[in-house]
Amino acid sequence: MTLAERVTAGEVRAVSRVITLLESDDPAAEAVLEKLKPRDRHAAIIGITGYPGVGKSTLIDQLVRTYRQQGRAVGVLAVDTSSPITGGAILGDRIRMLEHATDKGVYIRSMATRGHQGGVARATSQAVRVLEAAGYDPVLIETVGVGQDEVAIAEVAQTVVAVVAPGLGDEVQAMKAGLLEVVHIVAVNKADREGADRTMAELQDWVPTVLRTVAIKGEGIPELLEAIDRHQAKRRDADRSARGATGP
Ligand SMILES: Nc1nc2c(ncn2[C@@H]2O[C@H](COP(=O)(O)OP(=O)(O)OP(=O)(O)O)[C@@H](O)[C@H]2O)c(=O)[nH]1
Ligand SMILES: [Mg+2]
Repeated sequence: MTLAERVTAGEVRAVSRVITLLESDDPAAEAVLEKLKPRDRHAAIIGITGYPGVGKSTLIDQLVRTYRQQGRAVGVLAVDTSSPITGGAILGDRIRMLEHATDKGVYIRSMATRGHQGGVARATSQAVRVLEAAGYDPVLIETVGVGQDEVAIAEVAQTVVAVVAPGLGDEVQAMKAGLLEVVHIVAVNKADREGADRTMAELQDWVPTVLRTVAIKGEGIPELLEAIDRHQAKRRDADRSARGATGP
């Protein structure tokens, strides 16, 4: 079997191999991607972004648990945009929260994007294609921060969830100017801490959906899943009418 056929068959080692090739800009990866076309599988692609330590991995852990209960195979990519030198060590840490590493229905992978211009979006979307072809749906992407680089998540993910923690103050102000323009849902996580109400109030006028979550206790997770589903459904409808408008 070719590498592309093995990916389509859902072989985990083939998936990992192709993503490694992608990370090192190997032309062999392009050849595999070429063979994965046309897309006959379509995954929900959900970006989870926010400053370090706000609880992104803990939230993803909870989401994965629910998706598994629904019988769905879940792909998780933790994308690091920091330098390749420090990236590896930090990445290991960033996804340590995930409890599902031994579950065959969950594929977890960290990716370093080597920091080249536009590399975040390209390498990530290619990796998403690979997971999608292997049958993972949804694919969750964890990215750190809310700067310029992270806006690239919007090019890859259909639904973008920004995670914030209470009492950020200045950081919330900075977010309003940038990332919030591309965010569909904000989860005010660590809502067991003081200041959650204020943070919610500060963000409410800027994003259609602001939710409170306590990821460590699983609070607010059903509401977050519902908001994601709702956004996905809306998106599918918009896609359909766009296709309708432009003919077959
Ligand atoms: N009190 C409280 N702590 C939480 C909550 N969610 C996560 N934490 C804790 O916050 C810390 C960071 O959680 P992570 O899920 O690793 O955060 P992260 O955003 O993925 O972190 P990075 O990947 O390093 O950016 C851990 O110690 C969690 O247990 C919450 O709702 N309340
Ligand atoms: Mg993390």
